[in-house]
Amino acid sequence: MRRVTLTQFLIEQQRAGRTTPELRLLIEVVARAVKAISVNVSKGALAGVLGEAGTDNVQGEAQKKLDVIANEILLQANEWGGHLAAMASEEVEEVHQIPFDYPKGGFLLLFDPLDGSSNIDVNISVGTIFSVLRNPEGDGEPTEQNFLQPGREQVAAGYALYGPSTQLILTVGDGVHGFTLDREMGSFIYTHPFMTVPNETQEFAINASNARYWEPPVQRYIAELQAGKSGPRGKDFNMRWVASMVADVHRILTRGGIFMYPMDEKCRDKGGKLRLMYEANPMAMIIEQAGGAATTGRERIMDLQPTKLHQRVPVVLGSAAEVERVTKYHLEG
Ligand code: P6P
Repeated sequence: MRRVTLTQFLIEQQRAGRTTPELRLLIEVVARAVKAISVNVSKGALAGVLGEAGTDNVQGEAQKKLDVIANEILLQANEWGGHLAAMASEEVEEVHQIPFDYPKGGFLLLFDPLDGSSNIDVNISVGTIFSVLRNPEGDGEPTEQNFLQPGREQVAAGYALYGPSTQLILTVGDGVHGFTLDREMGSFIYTHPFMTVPNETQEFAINASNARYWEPPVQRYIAELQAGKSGPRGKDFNMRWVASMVADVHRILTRGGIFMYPMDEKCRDKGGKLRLMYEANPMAMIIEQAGGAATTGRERIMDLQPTKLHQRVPVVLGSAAEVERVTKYHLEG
């Protein structure tokens, strides 16, 4: 079969009117940054990049050295190309402005540079998540307000998974497409066209140690899954929890499932566990583009009007039939 590279794919998308040269450049720059992150992640202990950085991020979480390295790689790769108006990162409190001596473009790039980094030191898959918005018209430096757009305004979203192979999963609004890094060539090869989430599943992902904090609809839903064949669902379910959202979502994108980090009494005061702008929204776009569903348990994630750049939300996403059931249980009260 002819090997199609990410570049060829993007040029064909451009010819079909689904991307512009500027968006194509943005995605190619992010892909190059992801390759550099993959090199660092795969070196592990050999490159002295494991362990704590000795600093905390805006979330008050201890940063891993690779969190800081991945963040720097993405900021430096993207600031000179002329395709961005500004950037926002999980690792940085404020909007990252494009240095004055570089041209600006029409897009806003948001990212979690290394999601799941608590898994780094135990050699479990981690990932990078990114989201692309248009910068609203207007002069001057983009402010936080420019970024606070509902997820349905995203023009592209994707993630990289640093697993046994490094994969880049991408949507520009015309389905979900997967690429696998050929390390010898240094190219992303188009290996997974039009990925879709099966509507039904027998696999769920949730951190079950939080069970005592869950709201009643989640308690009810999980109890029914655990009751298995003899319970109300009439079939057995399996559970997976990698504690790396990218890895859990990728499994669901590949073979179905439901991923839940719901509202609970432990994270209620923060609004949830996962971040809306650079975790929930891009993953929601990908899952919906693949035929799945993504809600907070009560409303569609991509309809939420953001109020803060680093705000957190509850997340229920994956196989549509299951997400609809969980959402129904919440709305029934
Ligand atoms: P817990 C990783 O820190 C993360 O943000 C997601 O990637 C992951 O799904 C979740 O938090 C894991 O949370 O509470 O199980 O450690």
